[in-house]
Amino acid sequence: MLRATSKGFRLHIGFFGRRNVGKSSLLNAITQQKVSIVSEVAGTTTDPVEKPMELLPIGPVLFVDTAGVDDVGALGAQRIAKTRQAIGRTDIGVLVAEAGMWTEFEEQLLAELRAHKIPVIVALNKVDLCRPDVDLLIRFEQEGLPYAKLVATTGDGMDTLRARLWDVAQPEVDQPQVLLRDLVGPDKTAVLVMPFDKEAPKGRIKQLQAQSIRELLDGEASCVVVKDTGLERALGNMKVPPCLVVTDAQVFDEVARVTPNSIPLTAFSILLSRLKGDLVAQTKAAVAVDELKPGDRILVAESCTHHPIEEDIGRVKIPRWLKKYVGGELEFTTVKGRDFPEDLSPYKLVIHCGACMWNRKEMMTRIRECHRQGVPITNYGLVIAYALGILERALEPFPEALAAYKEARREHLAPSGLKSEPDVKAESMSLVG
Ligand SMILES: Nc1nc2c(ncn2[C@@H]2O[C@H](COP(=O)(O)OP(=O)(O)OP(=O)(O)O)[C@@H](O)[C@H]2O)c(=O)[nH]1
Ligand code: SF4
Ligand SMILES: [Mg+2]
Repeated sequence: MLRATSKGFRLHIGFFGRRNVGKSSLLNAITQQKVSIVSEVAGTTTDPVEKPMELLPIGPVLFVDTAGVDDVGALGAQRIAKTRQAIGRTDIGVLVAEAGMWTEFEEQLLAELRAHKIPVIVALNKVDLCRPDVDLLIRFEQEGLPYAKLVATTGDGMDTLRARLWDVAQPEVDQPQVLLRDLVGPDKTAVLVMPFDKEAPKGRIKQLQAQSIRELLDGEASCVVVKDTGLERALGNMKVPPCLVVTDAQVFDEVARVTPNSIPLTAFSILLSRLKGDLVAQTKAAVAVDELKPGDRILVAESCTHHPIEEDIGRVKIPRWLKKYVGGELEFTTVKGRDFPEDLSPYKLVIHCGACMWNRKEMMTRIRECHRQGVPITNYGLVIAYALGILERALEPFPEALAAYKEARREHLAPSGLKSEPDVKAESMSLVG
């Protein structure tokens, strides 16, 4: 059975505002459940509270209730930091304000959300206690800023809020981003390679793999699912070769050996870079591996907090491959979840997981921060493919990224006479094992 939609595929709707304006009451009203604690004491919500639900007609959403951004004291500063992190993963922001209290504070919050390119809806709450300022409403209308007048405690106005949410969400919903469906036409076949290592969930397949199967079937394509050990036999049994093989990057080398060059091959994490990140920029960053020198520091970042296993890809396999590639020791730091250093200057490269648990907004916020600090950020599948000398092949299904890769290689080769491509391949294939 396919599991419920993971967080990474839900539209994130965040409630922001000063303390006590009714953010949590609003979450409870829209979900019609007691999800978040409500009280008359300012500062009741401390950590962000998340509630997944099916909000029709939008579909799967994740509501995020946050701590008031006017919190005070040392703890207040930490809460505000968490709220700011939540802004970084928000697709639609609901700016909650008390009717009759629109100040410079609300203006700044609106500006901050807009600076993150987040579409905003203003929720003017507690209209049972105070009428909203008419001039303010006129201004919202002139600016095309959607708003709803609400009484969160009774649910009055919630229909308007839902309608505004739909107006804002519709363009995104009408243009769903796809993982691989566009690469495999109707009546074509893709082979998905899934090694069941110690990290694989017991008795189930990973959410991302389930999502891939579902997309292919929705697109009237066929799908052959094999373990890495069964790939050669499956390919041999197929009368018509598949139009794509997608593998878990940790068995990229074996899969590349077994799959004929005539069959396009890529990795789930490369598909994720296209879906959640910036495939072109992360491809260019993979080539930055050539600039690494022994002793350099590398940050490995994973979006989820799974328990590492012995042969963990981020902690063991990638460091082993890269040390061999560079020909010396490298210093690796691993971070998980939302722990991410503010100062990236000690690092020469950031290698990120595919972020299957995150929405695109959150991954892009992280990528932008790395770019702002001038540190290249790539991803697991891309860097593994590069170290193994098969990145060009793995990018063939993505012409734009392939062109960027070739250009980045040319740029690296020209001034310093770095390794030519055949050398890279010959050398890196010997990294296997
Ligand atoms: N009269 C009236 N009271 C409301 C309304 N919405 C919320 N309240 C009350 O306002 C108080 C604060 O509500 P919360 O939902 O906890 O506010 P919050 O913004 O989540 O507050 P913090 O978590 O402290 O930031 C509670 O006493 C609610 O019952 C409303 O529309 N009308
Ligand atoms: S480490 Fe990253 S890609 Fe792997 S399961 Fe966690 S979020 Fe998904
Ligand atoms: Mg609250």
